[in-house]
Amino acid sequence: PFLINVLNHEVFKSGKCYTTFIEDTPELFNLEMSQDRATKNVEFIGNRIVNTNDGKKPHYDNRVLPIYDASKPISGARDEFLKLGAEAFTQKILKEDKLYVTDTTMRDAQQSLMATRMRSKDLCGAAYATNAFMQNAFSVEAWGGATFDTAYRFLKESPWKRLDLLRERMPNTLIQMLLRASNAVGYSNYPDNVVQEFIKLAANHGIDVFRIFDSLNWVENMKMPIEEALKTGKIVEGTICYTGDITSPDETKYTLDYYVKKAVELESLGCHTLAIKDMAGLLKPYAAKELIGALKKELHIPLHLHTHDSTGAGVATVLSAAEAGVDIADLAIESMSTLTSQPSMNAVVEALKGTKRDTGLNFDDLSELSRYYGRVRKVYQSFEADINSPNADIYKYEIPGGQYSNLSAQAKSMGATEKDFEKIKALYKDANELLGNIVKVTPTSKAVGDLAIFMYNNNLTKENILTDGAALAYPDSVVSYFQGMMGQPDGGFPKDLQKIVLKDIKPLTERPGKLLPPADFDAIRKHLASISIFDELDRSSQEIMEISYALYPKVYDEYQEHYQAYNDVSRLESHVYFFGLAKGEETTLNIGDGKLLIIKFIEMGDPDDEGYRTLEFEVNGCMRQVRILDEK
Ligand code: 3PY
Ligand code: ZN
Repeated sequence: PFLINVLNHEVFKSGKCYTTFIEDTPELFNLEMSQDRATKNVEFIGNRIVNTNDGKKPHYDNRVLPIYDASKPISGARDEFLKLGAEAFTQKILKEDKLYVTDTTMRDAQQSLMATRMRSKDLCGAAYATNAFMQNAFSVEAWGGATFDTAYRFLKESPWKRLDLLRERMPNTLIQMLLRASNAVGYSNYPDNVVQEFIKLAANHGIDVFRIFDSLNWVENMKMPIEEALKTGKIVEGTICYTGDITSPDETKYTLDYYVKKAVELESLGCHTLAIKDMAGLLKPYAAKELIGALKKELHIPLHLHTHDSTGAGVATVLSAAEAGVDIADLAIESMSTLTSQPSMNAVVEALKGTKRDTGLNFDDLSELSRYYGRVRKVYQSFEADINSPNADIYKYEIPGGQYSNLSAQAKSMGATEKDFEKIKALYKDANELLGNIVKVTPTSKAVGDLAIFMYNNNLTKENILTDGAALAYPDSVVSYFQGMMGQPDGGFPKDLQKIVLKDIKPLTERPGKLLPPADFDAIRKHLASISIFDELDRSSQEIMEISYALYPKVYDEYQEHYQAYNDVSRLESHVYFFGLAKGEETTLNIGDGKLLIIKFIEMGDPDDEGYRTLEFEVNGCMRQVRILDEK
């Protein structure tokens, strides 16, 4: 009402809008709240201008949303799921010829290409069209993995609000999440009561499909989350991470037999579908044929393939798996596909058109979504890795898609040359062997990467680490791994290195979640009440605050601090969120309840004695000044 009142006010209508307008119109004072919200958002933009872009912002076009026909009725996989229930719906898939597709663009694609920086604004911008275009698909993977942490940490927005919005805008589409079993959406095991509460809330807020994996394929660690997810009535996908090479004559650990045994075990736990998660893109096309063929023979539930295109062979792998009878395949919209991301949906859909495995997706629809993401992607360029071609050397080093780009950035930031990076990659391979030739995926992949960098920095090799490395303090992730905090690897821990890394710490032999003391939700509530308006909120809002704090206490506190200072920044256009405004540029901001602000950046002053700059904005035609500390 404040802005509407402002817009209707005589003075405003007369066009004589001046800086004391608010002071001269006390009748508007009771509407301080929206003014406060607006000021906080303007201060946020001011901060970006002063401390991020230094007044020199590159130009970005505003988003243009994808076009779809809103008048056509929509009926998607979720409608069938709601009608049939998890078991009957997934069993029905088994009998169909079509290759079902999961669109990973909103989760893994953006996680693997742009360090998980895609904001809710841009994801939700694609949601209505995605819901219309994915009617023939299985699901849209849109949540979990690294998106939870990064939403709070880097984007200062709530992952729960994102899920609520996506749920609202994609009513006919199954929303899928990636759950790191007892690591939930974090990097080490949580107490059972945290994982249980998280799964319950994720289901309540709209998750339909839980893909559950353990970073060591340790089924023992997956039982509790699988049971909890089954209780929600949603679709539960047991997942095995793929590593090694089943077609290699030298492969003795990660053999066809290894995968079949794990898959049968997961099926027996009641999973509705089974996923092969090839996080590094190691599954070669002919290996896919062999693996899918063998699993199809043994299993009675649909098989879902997840791969990355890091080596460049992704489309071939998916087509080969389709030929061998895989039921569902993960693919990303073209402009967000390939390299460290998933293979291109557009390419696979067209390749299978008219065949027995036709996906039923429409090529032009996918092109429309591809153009949308292509436009949006430009804003995120600075988060993208400097990787311009596929890397078949991944077959040798087994580095997962997302980690490859991180590792290359980490190496660069240490001043490492191309030759040094080659050394680090070779050390990654050695570190894997030193840790026991393990499955490498979040969080175990971090332990391998950290050990590789540590070896590089300390001149350690496979040969000298037990002597030269005996007295050193190892990275936290490596200690945590050897301590058993990530679970138990097949074949056990290499004892000699474990002793050196752990020193006096005693390793666990059991599931960490069983031993960790339960999170104290009473104490969490007290803490949240002391830093926010927790007590005034409804129970549903309180619950998501509690679980978010339980998962990421420090990150969540910082998010709250940011929220108090700048309010909800998630509605800003992404280029404004990341870079502020250029001089003379304006942006439209919907601050809720139909209130629109037009914010224009006019001028920035020099720093005063205390280092503050005064920035002048026009907000809906009224001058507004904010003082921003120049932190540079
Ligand atoms: C995650 O855990 O976030 C992953 O994507 C693992 O591949
Ligand atoms: Zn992945």
